[in-house]
Amino acid sequence: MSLLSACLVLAAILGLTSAAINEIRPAAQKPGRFLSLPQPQKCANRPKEFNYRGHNYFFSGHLPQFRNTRLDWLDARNICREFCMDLVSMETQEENNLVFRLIQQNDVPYIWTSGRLCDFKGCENRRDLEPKSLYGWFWSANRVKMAPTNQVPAGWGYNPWSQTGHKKVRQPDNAEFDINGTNESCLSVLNNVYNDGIAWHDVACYHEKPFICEDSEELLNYVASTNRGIRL
Ligand SMILES: [Ca+2]
Ligand SMILES: [Ca+2]
Repeated sequence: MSLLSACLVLAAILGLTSAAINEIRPAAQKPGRFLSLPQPQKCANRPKEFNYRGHNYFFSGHLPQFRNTRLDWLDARNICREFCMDLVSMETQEENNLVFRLIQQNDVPYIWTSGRLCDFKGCENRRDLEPKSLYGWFWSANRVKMAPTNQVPAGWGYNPWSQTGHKKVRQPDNAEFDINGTNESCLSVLNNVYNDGIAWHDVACYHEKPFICEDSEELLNYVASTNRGIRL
């Protein structure tokens, strides 16, 4: 079975939408890259740095094998996915605070999250996502939509998007597009890069950064259901 058909079979099993499948392509600056499949042994032995509400997490910089590893967004996602995890998704303020604290306490300059702009094939005719800069962001890990970027999310006490950036305007600003035509379609947490504290920024997906992985219930359930007796 080719890698592509393996991916499509897995996508069918997991019930992924065509938009989610197509999401694989635009993030790939290098051609021919796809989402990785979970590896049962890696899932069983995945790093568990801390646990929050039943999900395990790890920061790449805290593991010997990834200590000096910087990856683009898709490669980082794929490292996580082989462990039945995905890049971190901060659906609540409490979870976001955990991530911000980890960055602050360890003086991490920036990390990748699973945040993604729906600007790829399958997103074109979605009126509900317009304008994209306000309504087009979601968590790739579970395809949950984010709050409008210019609003304090429901249940939060602050807007996690930075108030400034390269163009001295609030994020997301798609600033790199004006520089070299590359869209800033991926969500990174930057640590005071623009004298703005720890905050969310839209960043071009090819940049290489350390990353935080979080358990993926979808991938864990898939591996559990196809590997009888496996302890995850
Ligand atoms: Ca999460
Ligand atoms: Ca930006």
